[in-house]
Amino acid sequence: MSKVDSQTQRTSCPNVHINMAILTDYARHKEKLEGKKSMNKTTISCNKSLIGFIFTVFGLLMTSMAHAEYGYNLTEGVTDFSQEVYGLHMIVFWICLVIAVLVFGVMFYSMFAHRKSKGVKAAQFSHSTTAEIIWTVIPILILVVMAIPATTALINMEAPRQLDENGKVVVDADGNTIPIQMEMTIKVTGYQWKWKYDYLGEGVSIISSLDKLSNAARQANPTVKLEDVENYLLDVDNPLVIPVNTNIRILLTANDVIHSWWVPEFGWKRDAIPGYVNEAWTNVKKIGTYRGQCAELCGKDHGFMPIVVNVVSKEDYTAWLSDQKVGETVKVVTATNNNNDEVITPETTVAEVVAEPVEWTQAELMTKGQEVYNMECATCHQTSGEGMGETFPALKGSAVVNGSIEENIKTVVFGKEGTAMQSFGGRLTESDIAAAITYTRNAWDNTAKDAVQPEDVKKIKNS
Ligand code: HEC
Ligand SMILES: [Cu+2]
Repeated sequence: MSKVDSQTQRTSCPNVHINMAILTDYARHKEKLEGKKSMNKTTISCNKSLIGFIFTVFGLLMTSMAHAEYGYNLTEGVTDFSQEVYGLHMIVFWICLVIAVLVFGVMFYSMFAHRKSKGVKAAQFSHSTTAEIIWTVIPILILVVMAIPATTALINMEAPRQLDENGKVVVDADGNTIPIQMEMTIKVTGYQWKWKYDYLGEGVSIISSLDKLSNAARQANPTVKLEDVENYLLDVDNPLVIPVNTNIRILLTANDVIHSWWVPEFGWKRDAIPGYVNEAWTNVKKIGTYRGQCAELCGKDHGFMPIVVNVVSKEDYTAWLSDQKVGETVKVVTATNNNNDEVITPETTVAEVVAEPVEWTQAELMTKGQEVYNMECATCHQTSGEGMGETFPALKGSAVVNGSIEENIKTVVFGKEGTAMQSFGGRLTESDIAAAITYTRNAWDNTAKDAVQPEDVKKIKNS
């Protein structure tokens, strides 16, 4: 192994990649132990001795760099709240460590000092009121001490108050705390298996699903190799875009099953539950891309609905938002009355968006349509369009698919109540629906051979 000259260099120890900073620490300690003078001569080997191990563990705990780089600890995150949570976690961690050292210290010392081979006789008492009082009162005090910062953190999440630069709560003349003002609100809706983000009051909605590469790589006979996907299962087609240094209220709900919205760097996680609206807030201090996942356990594809948040400057955000508003029916979805979630939160009636209708060419519709079909429909109707048994009808040769456009759109937009054919009106954009229908009407010897435009879908959706 080479000399210690870089903080980021890594050892070639099997299984363990240990930050050089730690090894430098370790080397220094070792040097002291061995009385060597020059650092440069110190060589590092894969020493698996106990001392080496202890120094390594100690080094890991002490080196904040190791936390960031190797994820041995919670992330400090990019919001005040996440840093508060991190601080809380560290306080509790150190308390636990002190308790562990004291308790195990006394235990091992007692076992060693009062061992049988020294002829020590065990005491025979069965009761000690003093000891019982001590071991009840001390833990209670420790719990109370831990509860104070924990409660403060909870209040800062649930009922955020204005804080000054030092993190102290600001009070008005009467000594009352001042709630912080939310500058914008985003409604997050969980669907099987994607997220929808509504920028309330802006008329902009985004549907955010697993990116194409990850989706291809996760199939049974993948056409893309896992290693070739940079952020496997942590990337989406349309990320959530929010401005930096802005108080953002986030309302969470779901349209089908319980989901859970979690971006570790924001410091919180919230369930998105059908029929309920949960609330959280954030204020991200650092521009960047942050990734998270649906953290719900039960259900087959929660692991395939990642979250990506692009935090951009306020100017970039304003520009992005106006881009979303003009001209792009592709990304803009207007709210509709048949959408369950609008019933849940009446205040979300989004302003009608005046967007230029976009005409798609047949080729565009077919390419996009095949993609949407394979992602959304093929689980039931099969890639071949032949369906499965009696339950999932074939679309190849189907009377609906070869019949009137209107009936066909209605079937897909509103679904078939009481069957597995859900309503896709709220969960796919109008252009995705138009493309998928166009594809089914042209594929597998189907005879319709026509095109369905997003406008057609919109008309039926709003009828
Ligand atoms: C979860 C399973 C499932 C998925 C996913 C699904 N469907 Fe269906 N679909 C069904 C079932 C079940 C029916 C039969 C409903 C009934 O009994 O009327 C059906 C019926 C249909 C019909 C009517 C067929 C006929 O001949 O009656 C069309 C058209 C259709 N689906 C299109 C689509 C499209 C387009 C997609 C993707 C956007 C899709 N389906 C996704 C289960 C599904
Ligand atoms: Cu989920």
